[in-house]
Amino acid sequence: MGVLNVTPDSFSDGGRWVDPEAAVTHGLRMVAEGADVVDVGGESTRPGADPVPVDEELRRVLPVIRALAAHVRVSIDTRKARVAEAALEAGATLVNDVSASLAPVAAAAGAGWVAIHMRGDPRTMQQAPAYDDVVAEVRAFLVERASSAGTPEVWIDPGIGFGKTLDHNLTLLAHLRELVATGYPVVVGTSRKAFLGRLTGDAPTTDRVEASVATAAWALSQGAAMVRVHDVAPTVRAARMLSGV
Ligand code: HH2
Repeated sequence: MGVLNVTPDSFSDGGRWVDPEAAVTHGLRMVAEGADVVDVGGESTRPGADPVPVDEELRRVLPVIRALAAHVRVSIDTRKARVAEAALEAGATLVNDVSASLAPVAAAAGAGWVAIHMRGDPRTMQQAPAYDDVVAEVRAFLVERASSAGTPEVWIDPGIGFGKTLDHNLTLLAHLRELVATGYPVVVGTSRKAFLGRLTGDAPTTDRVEASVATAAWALSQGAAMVRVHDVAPTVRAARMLSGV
């Protein structure tokens, strides 16, 4: 899954793809590089991000979805029912849902749904997140949401960085097989995230490709069904290598 943020403020690619033509060109480039899904988002969910009004989010994502849907499977990365509905009408077929609450919208349209675990909301989620057992709590939450989704295509995602400390992220990655064992296909998004910078000498987002690819390869080796990445070409090369060993 290639990331296409049509936002001014996403943490690593904010402002790069706000022009719809540039966004579509980048989406098609990711397809040429091997992306099976392009994930279009019009609202940043980085820690501390402010919510975006519905009309503005629609203005950002719809032209890009319409143009890309003829070429590739498009997912809509949103927390809003109205945006998800309009995106599905415009040609998206998967709802990538940080709120883990939009299953009815996906079900009504016969679309797929990705349930993501998040603690709190983006504005507050990194303020001292705490769990007794992060793996068990994330797993129980996702299974509960997934089993009541009412749509046949359901994916689960531990929400790396969404209300999680560095240790929580690493514990979830180390125990990914416990999510895979639920039987739901697992999506993992580590790409360019802050914890990778912290583990690699405070590397800026531009210098997190290797850490992103390493964690994507780890996730795939543990049975993840899809990884959500900004750097499609090196990730696809790593995934092909993995499938050969
Ligand atoms: N992470 C982000 C956004 N959407 N979707 C899934 N399924 N899994 C994730 O881990 C995930 C996600 C956050 O990253 P990004 O889109 O790069 O940044 P921003 O939220 O600042 O736009």
